[in-house]
Amino acid sequence: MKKYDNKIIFTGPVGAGKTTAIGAISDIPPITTDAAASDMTLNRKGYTTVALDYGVLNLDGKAKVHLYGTPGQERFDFMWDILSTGGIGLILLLDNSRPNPIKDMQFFLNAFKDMLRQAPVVIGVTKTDIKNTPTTESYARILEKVDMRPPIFEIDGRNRDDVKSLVMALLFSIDPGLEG
Ligand SMILES: Nc1nc2c(ncn2[C@@H]2O[C@H](COP(=O)(O)OP(=O)(O)O)[C@@H](O)[C@H]2O)c(=O)[nH]1
Ligand SMILES: [Mg+2]
Repeated sequence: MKKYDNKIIFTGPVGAGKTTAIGAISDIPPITTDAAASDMTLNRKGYTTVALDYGVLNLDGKAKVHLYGTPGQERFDFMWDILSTGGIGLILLLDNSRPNPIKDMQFFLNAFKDMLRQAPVVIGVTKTDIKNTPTTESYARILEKVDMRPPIFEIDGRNRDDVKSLVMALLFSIDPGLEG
């Protein structure tokens, strides 16, 4: 297997499971700057506190995948470009229990369109245990209209195997030789 020491990005709306998913698969204690919304005030030095996540997945002795979770709030979208620089792939988590997850999907795919010109995306739909629609087929049908056919999985963000399958699907779409 090739040496991978690379970076993938988890994005999606607040509550989609980014922090949980990175924590579920990270081989190091994940670093998270999650703060209660009420703590996210501008401090005196003029910096804002943003919520982002970092973890590492060791695939074998040499291969390391750095996992970065973006802040979900739109007002931190300036962070998205910074974080996605050098990213080899994107994992978009969608919370099926939100009012309009289809719109969330379109919003995030548009926000990351520059990155997606050269990197693949895999979609993980979370919280299908809370709300089972839209189905993965409905998401796929909408994306086909814009000629996108990313792998779409129903996952539980708390389940290590689910999250790992998502990451492996992403790595496989980057390099189909990976499974060999
Ligand atoms: N019921 C259910 N809860 C989930 C699922 N995935 C994540 N969660 C929970 O959703 C909450 C928000 O997750 P979090 O990782 O903080 O979301 P983030 O804002 O994207 O980082 C946490 O309490 C998770 O345990 C899922 O598939 N089903
Ligand atoms: Mg989070």
